[in-house]
Amino acid sequence: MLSPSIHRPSYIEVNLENIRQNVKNIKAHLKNNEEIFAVVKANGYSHGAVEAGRVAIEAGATGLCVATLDEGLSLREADIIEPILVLGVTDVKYAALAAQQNISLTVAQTDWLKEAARENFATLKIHLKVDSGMGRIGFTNREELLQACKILQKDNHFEAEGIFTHFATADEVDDSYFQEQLHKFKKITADLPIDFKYKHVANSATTLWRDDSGFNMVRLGIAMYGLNPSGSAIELPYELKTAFSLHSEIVFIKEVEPKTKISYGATYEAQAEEWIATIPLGYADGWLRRMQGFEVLVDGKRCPIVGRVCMDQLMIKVPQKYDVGTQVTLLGKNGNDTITIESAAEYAGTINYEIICSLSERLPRIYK
Ligand code: PMH
Repeated sequence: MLSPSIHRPSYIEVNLENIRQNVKNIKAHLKNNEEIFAVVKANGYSHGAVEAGRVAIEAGATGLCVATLDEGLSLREADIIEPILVLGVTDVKYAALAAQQNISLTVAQTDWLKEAARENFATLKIHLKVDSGMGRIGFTNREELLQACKILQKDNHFEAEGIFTHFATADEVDDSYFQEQLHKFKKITADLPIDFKYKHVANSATTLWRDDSGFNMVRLGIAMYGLNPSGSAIELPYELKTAFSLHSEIVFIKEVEPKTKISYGATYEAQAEEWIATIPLGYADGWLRRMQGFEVLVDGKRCPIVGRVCMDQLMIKVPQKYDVGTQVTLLGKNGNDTITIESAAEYAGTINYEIICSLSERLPRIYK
């Protein structure tokens, strides 16, 4: 595992106050007073799961969602006592561990319950997952879902805590597939013999843009971090504040002769006398090779990344000599200019989620 390199001037800055305000703001806009479960999987979308989870709870979230049992266990180790739901599939052999730690598991098949019923634990909280069209995990057949409900009712190993589904296109302008999924979910879950405490379907996009689809809990991910789930395809209905920025410093600077080559492959050649600065951050930090040619901010000015991005370093062309130690901003505000996560995503041909989640554990997270 990469440990954070704290003796190097590259870091992610996380503004927890912005996360707090986003959660409060979104909560105030909920139409049916739904509970919020903050989605803090993948280290809280790279913001730090414990820190983001804590502040979301302080701001009114009543539970947390993670992708894996291990992510849930590290929240428990950090003394977070609120409900935690694992959204992915967990092997039956860890059912007892989940039960002992009071971590709720997602169940997507009846056989899982039959097998888990043979394990030794007191009470395990279960959320049944319905596949209404995402095509990832979940019940698609009402008969099987009814069978799962019967097991949950009969076997006091289990507490039937929730039932849910996930949308594939809630972030798109066209809502026809979204409506189809919603209809399927309502149909397959109509008149079930269990009155689940939580019925939940909404991710951020659903929470922001779709009415009457929150049921009684929403799973809030990207929006609590202040980012638009659609990139820029649909405008946000109200302001959210980005909490994430990425900074480093110039560690080396030189003036080069015309025709000087820079980095692996010698693909960049100076056109004239140029100032070239070296930044200690590279693709092992998650700043991918395809970011070559994208810009960073130095002294509020846009400077291009020249030559290939290396594993741990990259070079930029700056308009003048700057001191070693001058701040460099790869994402976020510097002077009067800002490099948005969306613009980096667009440049890299990906989505804002992937840009932040790619940034590795080698980068320390600094909290404001
Ligand atoms: N619920 C489930 C089941 C999810 O998988 C996710 C995000 C969320 C809620 C939160 O979504 P949001 O961040 O859009 O609010 N899951 C993923 C994923 O698997 N790939 O990208 C996002």
